[in-house]
Amino acid sequence: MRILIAGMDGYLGWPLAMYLSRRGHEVAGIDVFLRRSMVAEMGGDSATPILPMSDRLAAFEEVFGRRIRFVPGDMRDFDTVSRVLYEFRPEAIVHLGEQPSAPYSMSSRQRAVFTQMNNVEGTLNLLFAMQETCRDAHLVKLGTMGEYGTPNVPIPEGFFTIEYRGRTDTLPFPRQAGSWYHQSKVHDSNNIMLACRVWGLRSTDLMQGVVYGTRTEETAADGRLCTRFDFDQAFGTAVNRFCAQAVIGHPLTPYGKGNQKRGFINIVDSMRCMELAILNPPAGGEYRVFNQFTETFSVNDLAAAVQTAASAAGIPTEVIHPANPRMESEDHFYEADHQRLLDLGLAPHSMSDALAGMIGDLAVHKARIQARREAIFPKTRWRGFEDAVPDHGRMRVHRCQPEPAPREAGMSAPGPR
Ligand code: USQ
Repeated sequence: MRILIAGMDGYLGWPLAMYLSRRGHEVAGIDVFLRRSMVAEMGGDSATPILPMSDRLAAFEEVFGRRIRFVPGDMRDFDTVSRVLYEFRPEAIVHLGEQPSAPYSMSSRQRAVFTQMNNVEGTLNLLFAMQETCRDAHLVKLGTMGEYGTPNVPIPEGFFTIEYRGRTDTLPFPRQAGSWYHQSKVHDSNNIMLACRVWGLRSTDLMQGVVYGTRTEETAADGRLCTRFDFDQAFGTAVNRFCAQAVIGHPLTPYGKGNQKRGFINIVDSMRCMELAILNPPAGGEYRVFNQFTETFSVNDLAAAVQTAASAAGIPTEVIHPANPRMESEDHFYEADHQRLLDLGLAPHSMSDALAGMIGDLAVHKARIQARREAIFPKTRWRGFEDAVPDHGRMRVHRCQPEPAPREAGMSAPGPR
């Protein structure tokens, strides 16, 4: 099958390209390398030393004898997106090319606006280009479990049937995102649903949980093929961060009470889930949702599991509870369905089996993690902005000043109408 991967340079995009190519698919990718620059902007760096894309592609061809095509390009540029689709004629498109960090999106107005513009515009461009050039292609879109938030009722896979005032309907389950980033994915979901309804496109929206892991079969085959691994406070995610923290003797950092629960998935299972979605496409016009995670834990559970695995490796660790920088429930009900990918054949790996290997893999890069130690402790607060000024191409940027009071600004204060 011809498969296009948007966001091929990322944590999931690069291993997915290799995974699919090795299984006989014709793979092409597009990426503008924003992740590399945004992580650097937040003071972080990948724990694993990742190569430039051209070297990655050459190494993959040398090791596996297969060629992956790549186009450097921005999903916000419609002409580029349209040209890539026209020339490659994909049968499936996996869209991973978005700004993925909740803390990044909450750190300033500019970054919030950038996150939503980048993510929503990129997906819209893709939908319009698909409608023009490859209507039958299957869009596999990376959504997030964070779209649902933490409601006090079980979470279904996208839709639920309700009875209201004597009538019954099957409707999208309410979305209650907790960050501007997660909210950008809600907007994407709504836009994709509309494109399927009015244009007859087909799409699988994967509500993925927090991914963890250092390796897949392909990344482990040669040091040059490793994928990135972030551990900074903005782009590192819980399990990965705790493992990196353990390796350098930094205390593990469950925020607040640490009882907040989330769904988690091994990077190996994430690859398999995307493959299963691709191999089992929905009908034309169908928009479907799979919840893509395999286990549920609280962040305290994670810290305890990483502490145990580190201790077995001879690394003593301390657990601290920094004040929670986020606005989120720390004691809540959490129960989410995740049956549809299991029904398609997913055989999940468990986190407890993966942690020792992760700590061993990261120990090799201890010096690189130690060098970015300052980027680990949480500093992006959900209430209160940093004064940061990123610049990503077409993003309009100016310094964030406090709003002047109306009188100081020479305006009359609004009076009663
Ligand atoms: N957390 C801690 N300590 C840390 C880091 C995180 O307690 O050092 C807590 C957070 O407060 C949160 C939970 O762990 O309650 C998950 O945080 P996270 O940073 O691992 O994940 P999140 O910000 O939710 O976002 C990540 C990815 C995002 C993806 C999402 C899936 O960055 O792209 O969409 O996981 S989900 O969480 O299911 O929405």
